[in-house]
Amino acid sequence: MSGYFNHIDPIKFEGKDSDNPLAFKYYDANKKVMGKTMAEHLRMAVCYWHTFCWDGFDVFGGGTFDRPWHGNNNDQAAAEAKLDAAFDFFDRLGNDFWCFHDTDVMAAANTPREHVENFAAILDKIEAKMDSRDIKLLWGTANMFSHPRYMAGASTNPNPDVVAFCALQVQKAMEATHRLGGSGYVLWGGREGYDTILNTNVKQEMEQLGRFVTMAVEHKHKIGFKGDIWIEPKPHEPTKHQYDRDVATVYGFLKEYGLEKEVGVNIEPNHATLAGNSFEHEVEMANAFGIFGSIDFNRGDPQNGWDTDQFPNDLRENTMALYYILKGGGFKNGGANFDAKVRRQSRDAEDLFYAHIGGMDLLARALENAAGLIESEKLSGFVQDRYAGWDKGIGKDMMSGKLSLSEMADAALKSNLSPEPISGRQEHLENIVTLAVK
Ligand code: XUL
Ligand code: CO
Repeated sequence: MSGYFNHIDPIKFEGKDSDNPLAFKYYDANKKVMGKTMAEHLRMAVCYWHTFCWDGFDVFGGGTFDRPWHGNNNDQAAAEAKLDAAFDFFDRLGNDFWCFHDTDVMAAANTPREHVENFAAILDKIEAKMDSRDIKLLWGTANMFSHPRYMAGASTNPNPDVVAFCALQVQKAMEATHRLGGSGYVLWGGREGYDTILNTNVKQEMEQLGRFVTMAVEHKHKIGFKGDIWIEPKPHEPTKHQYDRDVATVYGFLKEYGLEKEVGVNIEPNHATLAGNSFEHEVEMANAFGIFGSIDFNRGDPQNGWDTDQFPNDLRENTMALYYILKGGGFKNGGANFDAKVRRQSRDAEDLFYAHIGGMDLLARALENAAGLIESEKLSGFVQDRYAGWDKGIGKDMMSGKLSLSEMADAALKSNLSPEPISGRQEHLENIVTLAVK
């Protein structure tokens, strides 16, 4: 829908002394940090669903936004009006990437054939939009949680006919992602869990999930899609228990089905905190398992126990996350998708810009802070020294499998040492981080 964003000029970098709320203060796309530009490091994406599809409804009330492209009919004309508005927004914000679910972009469909037709119709339009400007697709996905057919699960549904619909959606969404040059494909299992164990065969459902993800991987290779597939962990909401609870759980699942070299994770901080984990814990666990993929940046509310999907604004938390992301080698095919929505009272066009500008400036600062921490080597040097014993002597021999339990025990008897406890220096290390957060 042309016109809605007309009063917003393209967003420029003006530097930290600018008091223009519609300008970047820190995100300077071409500024080099540790040898790469900020844009290359962060690969920031706008998500289609929260920004262009959501009308501001919540469980107690209807839509509060007055977007001109939200008509009553979810038909092809409405899908095209939304697409025009989205790309007009991208042109003004200057984001390098975007992300979508199949159902975000297409006219509503009820039957499998309608799904294929309606999705194909909008794909041609999307391709034309993308061909005429410099924007890339970070990842695509299929929405297998909103439609009532998925109330009892997507690929974990007790009914195989529902799983066939899922197969169709994943097939088409992955092929679309490939055609549009996307670098990742996400599987978020919103309904891949259960509400009550009383009606659920957990083993059967997990076997279905294992087979389904395997089929998705096989399809990726069949069509020659070179991007990554990522599972997005979340412990619950909408289901009471989601099988992809957190990074460690996803890794166990991938190992069980022999998929750990094929599938990585798309981590979302609000999901991490719902699972009782910190954001940086999830990043570092993914690094440790070699499955780090991409991030859906957002934040929860410390007092609310659900997925509030707010734009990130905690500089310390994001400095920590970026530190562990950089330490692991940074984004490759992944990037920084803002899976975040403005609050339902933030109903103006400007609010969508303030939210994204704030998120992008925040990540730019977090990136520079994290780079400072990496370059100073104060944290990494401390950790390296702490584990230095494992590079030599009994430490090395134990890890290389040379020593049995009894031989390791003999080493204790031989030295007859009661090792001195050593300070973990937590406050000192926290001070290093505090001083780096600028
Ligand atoms: C839901 C969520 C999804 C996924 C994609 O909590 O994060 O939007 O990112 O399906
Ligand atoms: Co997400």
